[in-house]
Amino acid sequence: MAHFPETFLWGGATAANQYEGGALEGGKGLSVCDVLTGGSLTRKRQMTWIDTETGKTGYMDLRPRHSVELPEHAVPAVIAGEYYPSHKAVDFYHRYKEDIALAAEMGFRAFRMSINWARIFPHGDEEQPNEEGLQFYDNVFDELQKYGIEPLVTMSHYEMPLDLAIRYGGWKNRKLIGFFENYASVLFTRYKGKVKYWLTFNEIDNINGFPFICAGVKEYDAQAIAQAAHNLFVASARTVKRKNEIAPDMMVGQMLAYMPVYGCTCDPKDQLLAMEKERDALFFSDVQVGGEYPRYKLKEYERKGIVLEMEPDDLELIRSYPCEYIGFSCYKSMCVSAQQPEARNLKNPYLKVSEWNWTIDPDCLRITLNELYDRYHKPLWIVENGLGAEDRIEDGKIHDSYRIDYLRDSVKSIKEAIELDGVEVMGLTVWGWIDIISAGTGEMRKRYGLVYVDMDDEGNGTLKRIRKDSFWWYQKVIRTNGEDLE
Ligand code: BGP
Repeated sequence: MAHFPETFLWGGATAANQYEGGALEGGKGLSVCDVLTGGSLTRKRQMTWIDTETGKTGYMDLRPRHSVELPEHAVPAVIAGEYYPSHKAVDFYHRYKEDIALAAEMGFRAFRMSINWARIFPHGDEEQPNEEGLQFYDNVFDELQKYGIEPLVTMSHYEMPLDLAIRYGGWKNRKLIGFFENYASVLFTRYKGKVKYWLTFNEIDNINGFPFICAGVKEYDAQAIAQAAHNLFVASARTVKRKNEIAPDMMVGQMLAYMPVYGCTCDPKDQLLAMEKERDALFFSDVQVGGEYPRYKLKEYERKGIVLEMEPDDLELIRSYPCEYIGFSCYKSMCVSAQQPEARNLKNPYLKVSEWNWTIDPDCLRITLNELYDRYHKPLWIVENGLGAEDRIEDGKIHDSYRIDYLRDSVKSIKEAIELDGVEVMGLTVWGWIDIISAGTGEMRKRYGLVYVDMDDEGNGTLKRIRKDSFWWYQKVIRTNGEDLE
């Protein structure tokens, strides 16, 4: 059977807005996620707002592919008496030592986390950073270093300062490029020698469906989204450039949300549609990694009358400073049919689904790894993969064999891509290695962890950490460098 390289970076992944908490401590400002309520079986996650003239407050559904339509004079805001899961999350802010010890016990070589942008620049447009915020991450990185664990740091994981969305309209405003460049420079200067691996924008392609959470853009509008994407690309290139100037041995990666798209039948029309759907994501890596706008996208912009505002050296910058590796999330695959072109998530008769109706596709990673490697020939890192499921505690234990089965198939699929196809894979950081808040639903019930956290959808619980069966399984996988998967 195949062998993983000795340098393979096994580990787990998290994001500040879902994990860290301490949202109103240490001088941190509000981020776009801090105005989202929790979700549960009986309640959807919503955004709260306040009317700046009347003081009236209210709730709004955040539906994918829809504009954020607030009443006139209303702005997203925190309102009294509401539960916001990001504010406490599962309290990494105060428990990082305990959690990092657990990660070390599993044998982690890499620890993916994000820096909460609003902790460093509370409003986003300040010139000087918040020292208390910087110090917090210094403490975290020192703790990781103690155990020889490499941090993998996302610079913006749905955590842009809320003010940048409210006052500047988010990433469609070119000014954000400068703010981000300043933020990136501060991080590189401060943490060089402590952090080697960086990711710029989490799941950048999710701007297609969630422009507000990804980019602070309220309008679900093709022109606004295209302009925001362009500004993100320029910011990405400038980030790589700054990194080269400050600490060239660090690496800046792209972060893509990817799922293979299958045509439901061998009707060529289904295959064509599948190709187009995959391009919705690949466009972002074509530019951010490949270094130029693909012709299919320029043609689409032309057809739709989309015109980008650019500065003369934008395209040259994008070409000269591509990301150096691709980090991607991959949980599931998708099935499309030309008969129902608008339908998403058609049932794939060959695959089972999770309790949240996400397909469980054992070949998903091998397919994705090959697709991305063939296209860009750059190293790849699976920075998110895992199974969201409801867990039950029996006698103080959690027997999550379903999660082990899912992860075993993932590791096998990666192994095949390495051994049979020769793909260059840097590592695997299992998503939500410790139970955290779900990004999509705001629930706690949707658990990905190898470590259980005692907390419910309303935020009640002791926050006690309990090792699940999958904890011991993953520990063994890491110890044997992926040889023993049973
Ligand atoms: C990705 C995000 C994560 C995450 C994960 C699982 O989209 O980068 O932040 O949470 O998906 O999604 P969910 O939490 O909705 O189950």
